[in-house]
Amino acid sequence: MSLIIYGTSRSRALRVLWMATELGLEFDHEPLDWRDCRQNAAYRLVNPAGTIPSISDDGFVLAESLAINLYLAQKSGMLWPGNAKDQALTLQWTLWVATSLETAYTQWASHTYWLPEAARDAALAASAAAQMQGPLDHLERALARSEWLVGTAFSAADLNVASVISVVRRFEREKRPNVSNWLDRCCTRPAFQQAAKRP
Ligand SMILES: N[C@@H](CCC(=O)N[C@@H](CS)C(=O)NCC(=O)O)C(=O)O
Repeated sequence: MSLIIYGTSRSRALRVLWMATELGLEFDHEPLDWRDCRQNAAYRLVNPAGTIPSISDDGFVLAESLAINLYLAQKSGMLWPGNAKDQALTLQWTLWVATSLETAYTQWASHTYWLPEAARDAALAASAAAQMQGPLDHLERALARSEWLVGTAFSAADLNVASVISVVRRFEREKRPNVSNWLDRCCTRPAFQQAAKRP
């Protein structure tokens, strides 16, 4: 198999690098930068949208970080549940994090950590933090019932949700111990650490 992963680990491509590393896949990594990937004519021939990440798997091109992760897990048969109900729950959690949390989380993390200090807007961080309360409380309750989101072990559902909100480990830690401890369990995994060290 010839798998290429496009995108620097300092972008949503980290999610895919993490998954591929968990699965023990062999791959080539093209660490394209999010600041100029859209202007890269050669890359637009691979992914016409010009965004990162994308993959080429023996010429099959796929974009959208979370969809790529579901594809890789399903194809390898690892971190992917063997029954229809748990597969549906994996899709449920993946869609949930993308639609209920990612926008507010990105705004909060940008204006708290990611942007240079001079560009951060405390009011935007505060309004995003307010929007995150409900979804994070929902996640806290789910993780009070079970150590992992689907089934009894770390799986694609955990990886997709954790990879979207990893910096939440530093957000109101005392208020949501189950979320914080679960994120610690996910993000201290060797595959996450290894993927994060890539360019
Ligand atoms: N929903 C997409 C978002 C892709 C995306 O917007 N990626 C950013 C980098 S994290 C990017 O390519 N930015 C450059 C641009 O939009 O020009 C995914 O999860 O893969």
